[in-house]
Amino acid sequence: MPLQDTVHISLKNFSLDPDNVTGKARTITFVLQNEGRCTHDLRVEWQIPLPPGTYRILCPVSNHADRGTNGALKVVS
Ligand SMILES: [Cu+2]
Repeated sequence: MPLQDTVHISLKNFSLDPDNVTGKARTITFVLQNEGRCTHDLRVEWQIPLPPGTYRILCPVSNHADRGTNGALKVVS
């Protein structure tokens, strides 16, 4: 997957598309599109700036993450 500075993610009931993204270890812009029937959001479980590593991304609304609206962000140096 190409290294991205702008990451486009569709939030669906109950999945992220794509659910695995890779970005360079600098500013990453997330562009979110809610394609679900209910309210969604996205949270990266880390304070920015992101050192290289893999981070969980998820919808923090209710139990959506447990129902499948989650994925991974891989940051490479
Ligand atoms: Cu959600």
